[in-house]
Amino acid sequence: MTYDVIVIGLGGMGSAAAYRLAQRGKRVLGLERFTPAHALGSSHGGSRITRQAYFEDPAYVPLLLRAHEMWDQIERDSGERIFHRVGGIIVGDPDSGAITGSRASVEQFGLRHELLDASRIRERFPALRPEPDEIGLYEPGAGFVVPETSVQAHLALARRAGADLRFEEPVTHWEPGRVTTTRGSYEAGHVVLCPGPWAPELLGDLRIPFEIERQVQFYFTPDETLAGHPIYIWDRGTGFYGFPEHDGAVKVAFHHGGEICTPETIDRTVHAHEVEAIANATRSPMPGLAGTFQRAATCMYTNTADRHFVLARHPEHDDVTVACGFSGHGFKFVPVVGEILADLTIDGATRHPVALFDPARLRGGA
Ligand code: PYC
Repeated sequence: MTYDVIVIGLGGMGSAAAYRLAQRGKRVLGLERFTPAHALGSSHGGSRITRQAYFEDPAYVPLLLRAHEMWDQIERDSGERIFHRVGGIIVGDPDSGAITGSRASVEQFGLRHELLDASRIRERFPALRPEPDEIGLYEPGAGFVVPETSVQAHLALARRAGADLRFEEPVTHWEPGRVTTTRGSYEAGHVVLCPGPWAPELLGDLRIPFEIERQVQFYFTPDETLAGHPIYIWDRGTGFYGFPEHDGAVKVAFHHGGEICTPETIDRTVHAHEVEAIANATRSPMPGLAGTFQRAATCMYTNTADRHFVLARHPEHDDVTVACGFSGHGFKFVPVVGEILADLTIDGATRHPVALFDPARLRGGA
């Protein structure tokens, strides 16, 4: 059978692309190297932050407005709970990048928020103990999404819309119009690549120096002081972030600062010194975490040099579209990235602002 579109990679982004393409009437083949919603890439771990006070760049805000609308829609369509609107707070010095960047976004787009000084933060959220000179930007509409449920929901909706989804079938070669796997060879008018940390292996011809970074997610058993706080991002040295209780644990992690690796070389063992490092970093700002370590798991970021995404038609192949380099902050965009990938594939353009994600800015020589 010849397909209209082959989607390579069915993690967060690929599952959403497969759904949106099939929903728009395309004959879709989705290929995934592992099992549905596996824990060997970048779409697992039980929770991912979502927020609209976007310190990375206000250009992301229109996409986030649409993404939050679409998370609600996906929940209605799938009957699954994915988005937990528990609120979110960015904490740091008033002139830290996270605070000034978040303020720029909320002011430019008139987003609901509150600025809290350290004593107000302690009063509202007793689990959080900022230093006297730190402030917080609280966003009531922020929260977290559950990546595994998102992937499963998008896959189920894609299948319901007619997509042919195949698992445990790694791609060994692709070219425009043809994809070869360990089991066969398939033809399609268009190829969409959502490779996650396999971007260096599958998208060498983009000539973008992606950096795959090992990350560790730590889970602690909550004590009573850890009840009822929002998701948080703390801009202090190597920043860290965390979640309120979900599935019997509170999760916390450093944002960046991990070892460079590949999906093949990543050390999936979490070492005692790493648990000690997160315990040390959180001891003063989150004293309720100390001594309650439960478990940990590894994950991978696919970083670009400027930490902005790559989302575009392939610069050298008309009938190929790529989504990669999400640099550790992409999951919250999953539904809108699915919509954009369907637009770019079918229409060659999208109404969404994607100029920031043009691969041309990152490409090196041949
Ligand atoms: O996506 O907001 C985010 C985030 C913060 C830290 C890691 N990811």
